[in-house]
Amino acid sequence: MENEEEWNMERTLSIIKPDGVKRALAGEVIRRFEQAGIRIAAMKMLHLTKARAMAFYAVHRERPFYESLTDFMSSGPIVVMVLEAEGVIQRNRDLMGATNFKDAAPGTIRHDFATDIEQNVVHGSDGPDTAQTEIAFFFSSLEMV
Ligand code: IDP
Ligand code: MG
Repeated sequence: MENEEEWNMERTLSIIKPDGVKRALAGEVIRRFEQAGIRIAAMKMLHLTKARAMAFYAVHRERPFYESLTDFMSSGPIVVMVLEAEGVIQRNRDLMGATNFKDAAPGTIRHDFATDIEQNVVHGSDGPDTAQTEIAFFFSSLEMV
């Protein structure tokens, strides 16, 4: 390896969902990422339209919760971030906890703050391919530092 620090350096997309922003949890979520040594390579706040939420979650369009999930995701502002660190895709998933907060381990974001299987505070890409697609959904290369 010429530069071992770049070994397995990854980027992933993180979203603080409308419930997290409304409940003033953005600072706490960002603190957890920073505390874990994860670098924030890009960040912005925006409000998804229903159509944009449907496009983002298109992979779930056959699921019974698709309508409700996309209503929720377009119900208020969200914070979207590109996180960068070694193995950050899995590390972010570990910090988030299980989809259902009832199954999430103590100390994870969803265990500590989620109130509902749908309103679960954060989103994180689930693999290298989705990370790339999801980052490109929100950010151009010029917006990443
Ligand atoms: P993930 O966010 O942990 O990757 P996914 O299975 O990809 O979980 O589901 C995407 C989002 O859809 C979840 O974060 C949650 O907001 C919502 N969701 C997942 N399963 C259910 C369900 O059974 N009922 C309602 N909403 C759900
Ligand atoms: Mg998912």
